[in-house]
Amino acid sequence: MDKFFVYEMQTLLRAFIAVSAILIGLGVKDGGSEGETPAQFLERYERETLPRWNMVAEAAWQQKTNITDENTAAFGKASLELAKFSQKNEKQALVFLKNNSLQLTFDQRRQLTKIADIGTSAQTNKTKLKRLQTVISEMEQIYSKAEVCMNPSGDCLKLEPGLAELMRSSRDCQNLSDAWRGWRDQSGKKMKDLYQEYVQLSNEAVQILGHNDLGDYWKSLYDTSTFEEDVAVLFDQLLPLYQHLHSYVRRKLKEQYGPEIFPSTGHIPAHLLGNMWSQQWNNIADLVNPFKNKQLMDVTEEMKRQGYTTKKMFQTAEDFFYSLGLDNMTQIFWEKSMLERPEGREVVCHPSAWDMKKQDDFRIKMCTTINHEDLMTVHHEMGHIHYFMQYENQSFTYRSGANPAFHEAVGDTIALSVQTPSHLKSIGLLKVGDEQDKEKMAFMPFGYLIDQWRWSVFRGDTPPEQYNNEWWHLRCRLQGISPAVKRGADDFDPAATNHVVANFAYIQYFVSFVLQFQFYKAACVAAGYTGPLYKCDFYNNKAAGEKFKSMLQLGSSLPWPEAMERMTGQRHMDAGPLVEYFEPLLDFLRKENGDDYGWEEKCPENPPPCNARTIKLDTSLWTVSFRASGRLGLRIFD
Ligand code: X8Z
Ligand code: ZN
Repeated sequence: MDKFFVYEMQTLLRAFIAVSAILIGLGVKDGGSEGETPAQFLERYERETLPRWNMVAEAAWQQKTNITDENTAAFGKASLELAKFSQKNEKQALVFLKNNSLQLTFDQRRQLTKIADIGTSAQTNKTKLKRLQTVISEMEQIYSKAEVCMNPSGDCLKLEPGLAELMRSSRDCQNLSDAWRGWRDQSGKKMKDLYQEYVQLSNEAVQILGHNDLGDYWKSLYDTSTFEEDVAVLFDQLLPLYQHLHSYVRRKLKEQYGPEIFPSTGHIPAHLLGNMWSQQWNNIADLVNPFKNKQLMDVTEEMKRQGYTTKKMFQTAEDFFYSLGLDNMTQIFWEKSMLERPEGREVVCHPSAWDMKKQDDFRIKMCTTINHEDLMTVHHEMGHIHYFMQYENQSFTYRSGANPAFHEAVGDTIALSVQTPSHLKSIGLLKVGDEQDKEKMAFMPFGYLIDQWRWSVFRGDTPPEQYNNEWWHLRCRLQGISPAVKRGADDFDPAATNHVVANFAYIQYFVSFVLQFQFYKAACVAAGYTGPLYKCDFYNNKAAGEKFKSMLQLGSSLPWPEAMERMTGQRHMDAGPLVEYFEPLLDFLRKENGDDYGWEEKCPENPPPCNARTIKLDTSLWTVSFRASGRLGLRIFD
């Protein structure tokens, strides 16, 4: 449940499991099948599960790194076979759990509960089950194969690297707007019907198990009945910081593009933030840097100058983890990972980390580009691998994160240390500079709103005809972002994002962005660091490494507050360390902004076009010429 393919597989496979049991007609007697005790059952489960999961993982890897009909069919078939096996075990686990005369230990009960937790697999109708798999696979293929043909160059670009690079580096409003619109036309817009079907099929499946809807099932992974409220509280705590960052960036962007293309509602047009989804803003650092004479905290150019390869980026990350006393990547990792987009075949490019459930077989799949952002993503992905390696000796059911957000937070915690100016200088990627990373703050509303939208869709509060309106309602209200161009009835922008298409929850990233500062602070304290939090680099510190290990080795064998306590001494999510980290930034932004911050709740009716500026200029010229001839006053071009 903690990383990419596991999510996909578990949701999909669970969808297969229930039906298989019906088909094979299991004859399970009360008290356990064939006289097995719970302990014997768990032991056998352990022995038999790994090779089967490994087989499906291989089929999934083949499919994601070479999307063909044949590989898609092979993956489907392998999933079905695993499903049969898993269903049998799920049934048996339930029998044990329901038998009150058995004295189950805490550990046995926990393992059996996990084995019985079948999620969307509860669907008993085989046709519907297969359809769900097909629908997700079709959406993913549309997304992976989509291309936008740009005018006037005529080049047709995929998302990675072409469109992502354009959004990163172009400073031409029209070009950015065309790419933004084009991507949505070629991806999300083509999936509205499929998505509707997906919502219906997944909900129906988890309802059989007693969940209200798929969103409820996803939330259940956090083991707390107040999860939705808990994240809302965190969001409210962070909102003022985001509002100030937003306002500051808006002002800088107005200087760059002219105020005319900004709506009067205070929103920032979504195509101007250096990222296809306006989710992270690091790529416009050059436009918003307050210190013109300082080197940017972006090591892209320096990596290029030094001839970095993608392999070198991964080795750089590997070295940091190793310095903490964690393991190096395995030989199989280097042999089998896909670290660049291959030529001549379609692949799913979105980065993911893979636990193949076989000794030493851990892999990363990523279409890496040599730039700062990807260097950080490499650390993120390698964090997943280290989690896999640390809990490898746990029993199969515990080989996952304490909760999904823990898995997302590991590599990011490391990246916080890597991102410090002192560390980047020490590895020769930065010469001068003492700036603070702001990107994490930019992400918060985006990380929060994707699943606000999905929870509402799964709950049925947002019907299909409102899908896109509600999406923009959230984007405008929570993120302060408005569409680059007016949206129409056919648009379906949520499905222009990877995780919505891939049936992969998102709230774990929001939670992870809180947790990682808790982990970061704990590592810094363990390392004996006492300065301002945002400058802490715990490179080479074995005590910090030990803290990590104590948390990671647990996997999901204990409830997540226990895991958190090992690392941080705390048992709850706490935005305190995040707020502490950003305190200097907030002070700076408050002074810069004064009272000028915030935006209206509602989206602008008509987003101003890129040529609003030209029109304005033309008017001015026209007016000036009138003025020059003494016939018209100044007011016309206020
Ligand atoms: O999807 C990812 C990782 C893979 S688990 C690269 N992230 C989110 C995204 O790209 O949307 C990391 C941060 C947010
Ligand atoms: Zn991740």
